[in-house]
Order: sequence, then C-alpha cells, then structure tokens
Amino acid sequence: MLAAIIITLLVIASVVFHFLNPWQQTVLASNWGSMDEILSITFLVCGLFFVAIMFFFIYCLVRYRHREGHAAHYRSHNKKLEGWLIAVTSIGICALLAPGLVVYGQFVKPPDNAMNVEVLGQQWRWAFRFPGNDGLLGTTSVKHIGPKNQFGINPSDPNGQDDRLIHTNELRLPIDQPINFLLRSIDVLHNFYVPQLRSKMDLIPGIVTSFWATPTLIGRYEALCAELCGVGHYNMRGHLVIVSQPEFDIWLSQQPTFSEIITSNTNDGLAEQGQQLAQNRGCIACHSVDGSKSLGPGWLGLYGKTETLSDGTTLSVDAPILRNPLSIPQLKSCVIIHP
Ligand SMILES: [Cu+2]
Repeated sequence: MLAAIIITLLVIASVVFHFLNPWQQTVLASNWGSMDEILSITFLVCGLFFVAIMFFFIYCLVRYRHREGHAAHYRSHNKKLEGWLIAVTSIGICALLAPGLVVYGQFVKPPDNAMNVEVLGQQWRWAFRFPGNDGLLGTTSVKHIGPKNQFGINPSDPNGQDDRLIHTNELRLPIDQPINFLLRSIDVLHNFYVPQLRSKMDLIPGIVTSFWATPTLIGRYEALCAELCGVGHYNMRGHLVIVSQPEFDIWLSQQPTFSEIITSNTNDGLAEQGQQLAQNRGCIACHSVDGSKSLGPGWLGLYGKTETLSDGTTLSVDAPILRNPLSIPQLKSCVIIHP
C-alpha cells in the first residue's frame, strides 16, 4: 500500500512539474507556431498514457495485493482486452506521428516567393551565401575550395559571380520574407538550429538539405550547432539578426561578391595562409577576427594592445607572446585546447 501512495504522489508531482517547470519555450519568431502545437500534442498524448498506465499499475497493486486465502487465477489470453489495447495504442501512436509528418511536409516545401540563403557549416563556424541580382546561387564543388573560395563556388559559373558571401558568424535576414535555407557542410555532420525560428536541420557532407521559415519578430537570436561535431562543437555559435527590409537591403549590398573576393589583392600570401591555418586548426571556434567577444581574445587589433588578465596583471601583446602564449604563466591555466 505504501508503494501505491508513493507512486500516486510521483504521478501528481510529475504533472504539476510539467506546468510549473522553469524551462519554458523561447519566444516564437517565425511562422512555425505549428511546431509548438505538435510539441503540445506530444506532451498531451504522452502525459495521458503515462497517467493512465501509472493509475492502472496502482490499481493492480491495491486490487491484487497479497491476502491470506487468495490465489491468482491463470488465464492464457484475453482476446477482447488485447483488441482494446491494440486499438488504443494505435490511436495514440497515430496521434503522435501524424501531425509531425504533416508539418514536416510543409517545413521542407518552400513557397514560390522564398529567398534562397545558403548556410555553410564547418568545424566550428558558420558562413552564409546569398544569390546576387540574378536570384541564382552558383554551383559548387569541393574541388574548388581554396583560401579565397571557402564555399567551393565554381569560378566559371556566371550565376556564382554575383553571389554575396558572409564569412562571419552573423546572418541578417529581413522580417516577413520567407527564407529557403539551403544547408551544406564541408567537413562533418552539423545541425543548424535557431530555437526562436522553431527550426533545425542536419548539414550532411555531400548533400544539400533544406527547410524554410518566415522570420516574424525583429531581434537577435543565437544560431547553434546541434550536432556533436568535434572538440570545438560547444563554441560553434552564430547569430541570426532579423531586421527590416530596407536595413537588410543596405547590409546585403555592403557584403562582398564572389568575383570581388577572388579578384581582390588585399591579402598577401601570408594573410591567406594564416586564415587557412586558423580555419583548419579550428582556432576560430574561440578567437574572432572581427574583435567580437568569444572564449579567447579577439584577434582584431590585438597586436601591441595592453590586455588585463583575470588576476589583474596587465600585459602587452607583442610578437613573442603571440608566437608562444604558453610562455606566460597566467595564460597556462586558461589554455584548454592549445596543444
Ligand atoms: Cu557543428
């Protein structure tokens, strides 16, 4: 009887915790309110089955508890009961799966007016590509990937010349415009996840996966990698910034096109080698190139700067320190990934 009371209290506590728990959904910033509805249906179906099964269990504990002079009867099967159980369970499973399949069908079928945006994942950063005025993205191949062509855009494809490339972790999108996200990975599995869009999708090397969403709320949201992709996975974080259409148009027009990047001579060979090395070794998971805050110090303007360490001491960042940061005793304790 004590077991029955404890289980009853556990069931009541579980249901109460579901309604009072502190982990609530983030704000909804896209058209995918139906994702929340599916989640509610899933909770409802699972919750009803959980409560029903637990109360049946409690009933059996009480009804068939040990009593002197009472013995259990053996029955090989009960066709009527089996029929009911199969029917009820089947309805429950259909109620769980069917709404998800319907919404998934909509999720991967973009409307005609959707704007294509490519999301490129690599250990451990994001990059993005917009089609130029022609509205078409250039074709790509891994054989074209190089220091100036991170996306592997086919240099002889005219459609790719005006593609606008975003090499930072920040993607801007206009509000109320359907966006067709085309996802590519150039190394391992990643997953592009923006909780506020209620959207996530795997990036699979060798194929292009896709989903679409219409941002509906201006704001700045985190874009996470939701697939364990190596030692820097925890820091594979970007941002999605939803802005007004005019603001977006100005921003996009300021981004370099593919042809501008491949014909530019601003990088001498050393800078390109450094960029390639930082990408290949995954340094950019912790060090930003635009000076934004990350786990490690940003590289923009770092040379010659006076930095304050966590113990209050200051240090001038000079060439010997940049070459060998581990020579500084205070830096040793915070260096986790550096070999
Ligand atoms: Cu990843």
